Formats: sequence, C-alpha cells, structure tokens
Amino acid sequence: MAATSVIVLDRSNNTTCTINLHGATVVSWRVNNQEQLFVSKLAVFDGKKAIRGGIPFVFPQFGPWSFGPNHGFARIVRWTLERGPERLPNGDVEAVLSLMDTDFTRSMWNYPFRITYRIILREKELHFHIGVYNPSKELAFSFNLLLHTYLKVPDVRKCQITGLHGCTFIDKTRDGAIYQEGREVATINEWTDRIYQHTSQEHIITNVVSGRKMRLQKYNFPDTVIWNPWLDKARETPDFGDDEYPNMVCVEAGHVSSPVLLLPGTAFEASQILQVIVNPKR
Ligand code: TA6
Repeated sequence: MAATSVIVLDRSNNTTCTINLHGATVVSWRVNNQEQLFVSKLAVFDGKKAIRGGIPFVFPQFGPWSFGPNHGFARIVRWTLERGPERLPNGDVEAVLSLMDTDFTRSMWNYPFRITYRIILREKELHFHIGVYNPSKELAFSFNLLLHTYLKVPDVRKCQITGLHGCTFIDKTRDGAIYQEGREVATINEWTDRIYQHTSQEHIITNVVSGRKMRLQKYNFPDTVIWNPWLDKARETPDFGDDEYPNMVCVEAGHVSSPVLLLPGTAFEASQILQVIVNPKR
C-alpha cells in the first residue's frame, strides 16, 4: 500500500491545513471552515506534474530552466514528513517536511542540499519557515526560492495589493520589459505576470475569501511575483479551467531576481506568514 501523501494539520474549530508531500504543496488552508487557497478543479494529482494551486514550493529555479522543468524540481518530487503533525502547548499545530538531493535531482543539478520546511497552523495564520543547507565541504551553489501561493478570491478585479508602490518590476507580459509601479495599490484587470523587486516585507491583499483581507509577511524573500493568467492563458493551460481566473490571484514571496549564493557548510533561512485579517480596522 502506497505510503500516505497527504498530511492534515487540524487545529479544531474547523481550522485545518492539508499538505501533499508531492512538492510539499499546501493544498488547503481552512479558517473556520473557509478555504483560503485556490486549487484548480482540473489540478492533476498523479505525481507527474506540479499541483495547479495551493502553495507549491519553487526551488532551485524560478521560471524557465535549461537544466530541468519550469520552476525547478522541488514542486514535482515527493518530500519526507520529518515530524508531526504535532499540537504545540499553545494549541498551534506544526509539521516539518524535508527534501534532500537524490539521483533524480543530481541528474539535473549536481549539488548536495538539505531543505527543512516547517509549517505552523495558528488560529488565523499559517507560518512557513524554510532552511536551505549546503552540506558540501567545498562546493558552493546558488538557487532561487519562492512560495507559489494561489489565493482564492471571489473576484480578482476587486482585489487591491499593497506593498508594491515604487518598486521596479519585470513585466513578463511585455517581453520582460522593466517598469516601476506607480500605483499606491496594485489591481488586476488583465493578464498579469510581474516580478516585483525589493518589495515591502508586508503586503495586504483585499477582497479575499468572505471579503476579508489577507496579510502576507515575508523575511529574506526580497521579491514578490504577482500572477493571474486571465482568459487566454487560462485557455492555454490544460490544468486550469477557462472560467477560473477570476477566482484566484498569485502573490508569491520569493528570492528570484537574484539567486541566493550558499557557501559550503552554510544555511539560508526565509519565512512567510499568511494571516486572515478578521478585524477590518487592522
Ligand atoms: O509565477 C508566475 C509564473 O511564473 C507564470 O509565468 C506562470 O508560468 C506560472 O508561474 C505558472 O507556471 P507553471 O509552470 O506552474 O504553469
């Protein structure tokens, strides 16, 4: 019997987080039974490709890669459950996942590495702590790292995203041309695929599920990717329903516009916190 691929963190009060070991993909985060993440109805769970939605783990490459698949291999390999799910004294529930190099990964990227990925489910928050370690004694390596977060929204055209004003961004819908964000809050009314550089440590996304706001805080993730395929790209994507683009927005914390250089024997750490803002005043 195949070992389980799905880990459920249950904090009671209908607050749960479900993680698929394929790609360490968080596939569900329910707060008082309200799903916060978008997963396409056409998502594939055959272990052959990335799950279309939730929060896939992007490493060692963001975007096209001459050595392997788009967005690297971490989101299409099976991770290990190191610890948990475990209830902490304060009621939070945590699990620790890990990934290390294998023949498969070394066939594309010939470096030893260790990743630990700690996920903590709090009352209205989901915390992500990532450690990338270079166990080599002589080889340094460089990598991108990004959490490819698909937020579920009633209508993406009503969302406003803070924390991007004044930032330079690479616009992948305009052949990678570089612009500066002039708007106080960014909105999405067309195909959007932007790598914003040196963004604020905090973004607020309005009009997520139940019309609430989502706070995204990030540490050691200097960049933020904003993506919505809109209709034409959705039509071109087999595991994305043609009618689904209004109900999602990707706000992706990452270290992508420049690679992380990891010297032998050293580690890199980065974190993200997602928080459902219940009190609209905050
Ligand atoms: O994060 C945005 C992006 O880089 C878009 O260009 C789009 O390709 C998206 O990732 C999804 O990529 P995927 O390989 O999962 O289809």
